[in-house]
Amino acid sequence: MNDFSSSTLPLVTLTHGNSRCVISLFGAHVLSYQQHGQEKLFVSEAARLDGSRPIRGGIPVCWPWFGQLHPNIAEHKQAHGLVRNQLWQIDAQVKTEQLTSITLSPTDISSPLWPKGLSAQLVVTLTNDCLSIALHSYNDNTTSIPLSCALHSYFVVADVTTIQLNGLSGRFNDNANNGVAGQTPTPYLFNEEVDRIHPTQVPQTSISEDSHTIVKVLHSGHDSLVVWNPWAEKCSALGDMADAEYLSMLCIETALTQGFNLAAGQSHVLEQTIT
Ligand code: TA6
Repeated sequence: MNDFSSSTLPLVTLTHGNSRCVISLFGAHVLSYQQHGQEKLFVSEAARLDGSRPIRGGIPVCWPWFGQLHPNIAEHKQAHGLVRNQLWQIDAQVKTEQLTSITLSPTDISSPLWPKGLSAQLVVTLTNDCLSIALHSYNDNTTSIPLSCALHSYFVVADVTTIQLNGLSGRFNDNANNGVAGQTPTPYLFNEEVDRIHPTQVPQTSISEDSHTIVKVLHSGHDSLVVWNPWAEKCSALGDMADAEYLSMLCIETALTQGFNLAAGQSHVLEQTIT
């Protein structure tokens, strides 16, 4: 696991009770969440922590589009939007007996791909027992704006081949198989590449091993959950992930991927709570 000691990026550490969260201002990227000393997030040992590319692990903020969901993606090839690879600024910080929170916003809206009138803020809130990440989107335009986004969370596991994912059912779109429809397995186990968009609004999922819950995730504001593990071949092709690290992580991503449009003058909140 990464201790971020090589990071040249501005980092902010939140503490509350005996829980702790580390956030990089590059990407407003939550890198670590230690709940009573227990790390819940995975960051690759090979992650670039110098701003040269998005950080591999933690909770990348994918906005204002998810993955390849942009009409001109073939031209610009910028997967996962415009904000995970730029500096964010601190808009507010709050500390009370119950919580410690920070509000961040992007600093560079100059891209021609940035939708006119659309803005974002990320609110990270740490309490003694959970971490909440809320991605706020605001449309100040006079017309609606297509919006897809995700909190692309990498959870750390001891061995992905021994865990199961709980809370999902029904069909999914299998992006590891040209987007064809698949049926959620029960139990949801992992023994190959998984890149699945589950069109669901289930409010809770969890990762368990031998009926012991490793992490529970609450989801809101989503129309889908994305489940990803690159497995051995794809992992070895990633320049910022060690070959065997696919065994130590599983992505469960709270997302909007199903064609949401943010109406003129409206706002939206995509939130996940890790507990
Ligand atoms: O969320 C799953 C996914 O879209 C996969 O298809 C894979 O590309 C992953 O995100 C990682 O994307 P990245 O651009 O961070 O390498």
